[in-house]
Amino acid sequence: LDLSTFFLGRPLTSPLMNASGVWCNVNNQLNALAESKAGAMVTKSCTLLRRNGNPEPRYHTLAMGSINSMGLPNEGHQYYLDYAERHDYENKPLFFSIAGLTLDDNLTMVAQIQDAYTPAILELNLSCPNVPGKAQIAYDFEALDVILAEISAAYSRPFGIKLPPYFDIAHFDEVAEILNRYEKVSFITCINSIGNGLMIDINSETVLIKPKEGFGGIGGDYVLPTALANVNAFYQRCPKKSIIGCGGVSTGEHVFMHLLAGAGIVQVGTALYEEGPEIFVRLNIELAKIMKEKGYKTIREFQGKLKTI
Ligand code: RRO
Repeated sequence: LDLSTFFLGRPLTSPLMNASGVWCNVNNQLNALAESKAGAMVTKSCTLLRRNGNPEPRYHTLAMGSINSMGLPNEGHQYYLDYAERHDYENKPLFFSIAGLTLDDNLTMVAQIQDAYTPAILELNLSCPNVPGKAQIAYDFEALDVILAEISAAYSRPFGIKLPPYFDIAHFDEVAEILNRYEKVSFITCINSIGNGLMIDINSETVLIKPKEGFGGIGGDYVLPTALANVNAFYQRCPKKSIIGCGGVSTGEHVFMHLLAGAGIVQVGTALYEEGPEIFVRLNIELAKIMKEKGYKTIREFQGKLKTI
């Protein structure tokens, strides 16, 4: 059974990859993803300079997912550029995630990616919920418009953006209208974690993570319906763009749902954190099994073909 697919004209052996932030901070993790059965991979969102991130504990496993307030710990832009320059692009595509703390930082990083001539594909993270004092860019529609205009002007290649979840049809409409004015925005990754949730330990009567008085981004099973809604909303509204699905994926059924809703690639965050890169073997097998049961031989036959009633 054939799990191969194309994304932005590039062949992938599987529609699965990691979500940025998970298993992609340092070289040994990046190497493990390169050697895994993931069809593509993405680097940890980086800033111009190395960051330690927020104080620990900053990730906690929950009954149905995870809460995190990592605070953008990363090795700095140059470290990931160095990886990008030795990545084997014949093996699988590499996405390069950036999350500059300012517009200027993003423009500097984008200029350096451009100069490096790597075939890595830029994913601009506009939805980090965890840097104290920094609002999520993509919840400020004016700021979203400005940054897309500036990056589009500075960068000569197609790129993608990582969005936070939206919860209102009016917001889907408004964001899609902005995105559709930027031709270079060729893919949209939906969704980042649901920002600023809170979970409580009853025994100790405390929060679970140290930063931000316990508030953090929620991932895992909690977010699947929100992720599917965002994937499908932007799939419908942005017909010239590709969608990458992210959120709540821990089984082949979840992968199948994301693909049906319109995702071309499906990212795995919390479940990859919990299981490690071997998860891609299991998810590929589970997806293939569902396709076989349904009589599908290729992903193309059902991708984006969600039915309404
Ligand atoms: O590092 C983080 O705290 C983090 C980031 Br940049 C992000 O985009 N999403 C998330 O859940 N955590």
